[in-house]
Amino acid sequence: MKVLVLGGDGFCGWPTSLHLSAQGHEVKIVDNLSRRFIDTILEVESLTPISSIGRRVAAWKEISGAEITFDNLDIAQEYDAFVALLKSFKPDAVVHFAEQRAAPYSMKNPKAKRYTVDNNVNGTHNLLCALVEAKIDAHVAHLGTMGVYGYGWSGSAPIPEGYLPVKVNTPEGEITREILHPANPGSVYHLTKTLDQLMFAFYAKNDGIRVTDLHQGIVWGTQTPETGKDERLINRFDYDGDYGTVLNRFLMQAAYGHPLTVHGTGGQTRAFIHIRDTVKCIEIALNNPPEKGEKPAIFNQVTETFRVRDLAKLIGDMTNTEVMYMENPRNEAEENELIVENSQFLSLGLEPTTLSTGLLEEIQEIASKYKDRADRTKILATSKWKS
Ligand code: NAD
Ligand code: USQ
Repeated sequence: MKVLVLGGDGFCGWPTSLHLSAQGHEVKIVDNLSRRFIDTILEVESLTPISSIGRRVAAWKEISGAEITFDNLDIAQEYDAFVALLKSFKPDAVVHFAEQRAAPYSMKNPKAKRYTVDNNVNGTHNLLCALVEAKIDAHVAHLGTMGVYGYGWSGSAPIPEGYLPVKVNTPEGEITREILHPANPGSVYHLTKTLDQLMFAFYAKNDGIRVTDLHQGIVWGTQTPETGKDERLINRFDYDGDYGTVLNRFLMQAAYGHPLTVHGTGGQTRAFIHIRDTVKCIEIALNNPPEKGEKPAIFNQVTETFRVRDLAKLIGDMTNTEVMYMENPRNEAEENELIVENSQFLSLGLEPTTLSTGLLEEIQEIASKYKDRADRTKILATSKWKS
């Protein structure tokens, strides 16, 4: 397949690009390097020493013999160039990672809120509109989020894979309708993902675009078999208060000797997936596209769920690190239950990397190895949901 990877320089996009290239697909990365620029503005760097994109693709060619091409393009701003690129590359599939993905960053200030909406909503819409204009029948695999469902539902009803059957009373009697699960975003970033869903539903219905929306949980881990082949291919590891996600932050904090930063009671339950499984799930999704005219296929891309304070206790006990309960900067439920259906990926052959098998490797090979690159002043989360 010819695969266009939008956002292919990022944390999920880079290992996915390498994995697809290693499977023999022709891969082109499109990225405007905005993630690297935001790090510059925030005065923080990936814990791991990531190479420039030019050095990355050159190293991959040297090591694997396979060529990955790269175009620096802003999909939210450079629409005409995007259409021209689609016409010339003619992808069979487009993997869409190219969004501002941090909830704390999206709540930082009005500028960051507006940037997140402009970038994410325009980028997704430009992709769909450009595919129609360029007459390219590519399957779109989009990285969505578990956060579109929200975490505030009472009771313990399982979260279905995208669609919910609801019973409706009509004069003729009760009927069942299938609807998109109600959206309940917890940040401006998550809000943009709920808007993405509606755009996919519309373009699938109106233009027959084939879309798979992957509702992914929090990704942890760093390396995949491909990124581990050479230090020039190493993946990014965000640990700072804006971009670092909870499990990788705890691993880094333990290695660095910083108390583990649990927000509030730590009663939040979230879904997780290892980066090695992210890349496999995307390959599985690309091999199983929906038919033209079908509604978007939705998969819950998660393998395990954990409560934040249980994760902190596990890592704290393993590494002899203190756990610090701090005032929650976010506006979120203190406690929530989470049961997630994920049978589609498992039935298509996914064999997950679990916390019990991957954790020690991550602490020893990444967090401990690179801990001296961390800036202690960037660890605490400072972005507040309400001022
Ligand atoms: P990331 O920020 O590391 O990567 C995103 C990439 O997209 C960056 O390289 C950035 O430069 C690029 N980009 C952003 N806007 C762009 C634009 N307008 N034009 C071109 N390139 C642009 O994020 P990630 O962690 O790799 O996440 C990728 C996707 O997966 C996101 O959409 C995110 O919402 C989703 N996701 C991530 C996680 C996670 O835990 N990391 C979990 C669930 C879902
Ligand atoms: N948390 C802490 N301490 C920390 C950091 C976070 O207790 O130091 C808590 C948060 O308050 C929250 C939970 O951990 O309750 C998860 O936070 P997170 O930053 O790990 O995850 P989140 O903001 O939800 O965002 C991440 C990715 C996003 C993706 C999402 C998947 O950045 O791109 O969409 O995970 S999900 O959470 O399933 O919606």
